[in-house]
Amino acid sequence: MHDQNCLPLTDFIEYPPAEMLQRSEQFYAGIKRRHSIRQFSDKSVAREIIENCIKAAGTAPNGANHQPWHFTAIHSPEIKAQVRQQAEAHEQGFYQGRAGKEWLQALKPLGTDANKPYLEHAPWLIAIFSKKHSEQENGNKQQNYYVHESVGIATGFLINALHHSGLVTLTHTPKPMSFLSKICKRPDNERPYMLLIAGYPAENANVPKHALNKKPLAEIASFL
Ligand code: IYR
Repeated sequence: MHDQNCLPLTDFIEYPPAEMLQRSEQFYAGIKRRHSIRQFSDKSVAREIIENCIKAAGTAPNGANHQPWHFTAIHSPEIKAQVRQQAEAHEQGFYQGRAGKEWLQALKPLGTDANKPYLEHAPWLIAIFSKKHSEQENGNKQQNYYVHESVGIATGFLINALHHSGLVTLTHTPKPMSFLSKICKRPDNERPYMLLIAGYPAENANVPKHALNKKPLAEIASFL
């Protein structure tokens, strides 16, 4: 395409098919080692690593390239304590019945409860916000598109980047999550999407057997 709005693609790397096959196998082997972890060490992680992972998330494909996301990386022990206090208060209601029987039954094999000590132990909490619309510099609203899809893909990139860097994560969605907007002082056009906990695993970290049970390819894919 000859278009004055475009630049030639110069950073594509073509691998020979055999190498491509090997790379796909290696990627699968690597991503298979990603587990949601609920026991974190308090070992520190340099801010620059988190910055790089957020930069990677910011390259995600998204609607009209409006990049409808914001990431608040929380390192301050005082703010982490506030997040823990609020999240645990909301989660208590959830686990004491608000979730409903069926949902609580589904969570049993994971062994989760309202206690979230990792919200203080882990070195980083990354609060992810989605922007239904953006505020332009002149004060005008800019409509955003495919916001959920875009922020979901960026979150996937972020989890992958953190895993690739050598960290473990937990996706946490306390319900309701609106307290995150207040604590992080986010504007009204943003909604909390997810809280990602990132750091090193504790020495006694474990993985629920239930979570290791991944559906085989034949069950999740069809080829026509
Ligand atoms: N947000 C709650 C409950 C929870 C819900 C699902 I779906 C999970 O896969 C795991 C937990 C919590 O974080 O405990």
